Amino acid sequence: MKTIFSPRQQEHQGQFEFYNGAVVEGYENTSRATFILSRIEEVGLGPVLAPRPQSLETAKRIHSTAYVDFLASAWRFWREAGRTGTALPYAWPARGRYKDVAPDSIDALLGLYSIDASTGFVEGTWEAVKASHDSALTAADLIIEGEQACFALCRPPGHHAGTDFNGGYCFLNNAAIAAQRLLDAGASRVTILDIDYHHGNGTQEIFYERGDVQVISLHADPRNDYPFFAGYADERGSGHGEGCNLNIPLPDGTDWAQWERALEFALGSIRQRGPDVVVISLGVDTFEGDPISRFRLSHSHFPLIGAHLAGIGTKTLFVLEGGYAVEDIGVNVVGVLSGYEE
Ligand code: Q9C
Ligand code: ZN
Repeated sequence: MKTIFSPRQQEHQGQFEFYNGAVVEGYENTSRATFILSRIEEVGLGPVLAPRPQSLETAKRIHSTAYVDFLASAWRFWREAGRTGTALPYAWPARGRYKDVAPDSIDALLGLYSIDASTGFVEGTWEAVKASHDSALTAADLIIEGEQACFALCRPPGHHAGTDFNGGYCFLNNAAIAAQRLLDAGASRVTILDIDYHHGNGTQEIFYERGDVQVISLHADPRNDYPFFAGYADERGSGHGEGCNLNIPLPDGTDWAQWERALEFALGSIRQRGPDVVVISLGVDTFEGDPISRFRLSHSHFPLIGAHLAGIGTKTLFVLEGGYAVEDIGVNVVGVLSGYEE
């Protein structure tokens, strides 16, 4: 299987976030990609190719133009305000009770276009976000050109980013943008299956009223974990998207047996729908050793996930999302991909 990745994606580095009341180094760091790349080489998964340069046209069909423009200029605004360090928000508009203003202050913009303070900008963030997006689009293009499966090694990840907000280490929603590209190239139905530990709230929000993209997510019950305010089982889509959104929240401590049952339920729903292509939002933070998550999958389960996904029988685009046990991330991600190919 081909992997798409650009070294420019590693220019997003050295950022900080808040965790349990302390400022800590960002969990979403460059070593994640490094460990995945070395495992790809170790097992001979296939070539790692640079993305083709891509325009932001498709991204602007998924996100608002104002939001994309903000992402591209946030670091410059931050520097112009005399700041150093990681650009993070500290003030947000209260839900439903704020003025719909376009503020000038970078502090206000950071709050307006975010849902949390874990998604900081550093000097190379936009270059990395853009390159990660290019990787997702290039992988989609390879699928369109005939590949059965392809892996977009996207970091920064994307599934928490919505129409006009960042969050959860995500800026542009790579999987959603790739899905849009597949539709634009003639696919009539695309399914995004999100197996990251966290609910893919951004992807859900983007497609909630659309009938052309089925969105399914298996994740930690949002009563217990991030993103807290979306991901409940009664969120089924609306309007044209009625019934096209499926959430399967799972309790703390979910093990393989329970997780696999949820996956089988999701696969049944995909088979019923009959998509042309399936996009997998591939997070491996379901791993028992993950430092910010509480599921209990072990190394041996990831190839089994890949085998289940191959069973769908459709073209499959894997897009990297989370996974923070960095020493194990290569084995787990490549485990899924190898399991798919066997
Ligand atoms: N800083 C993905 O897996 N909360 N994102 C972390 C507070 C945010 C995870 C703890 C977790 C986001 C793509
Ligand atoms: Zn996650």
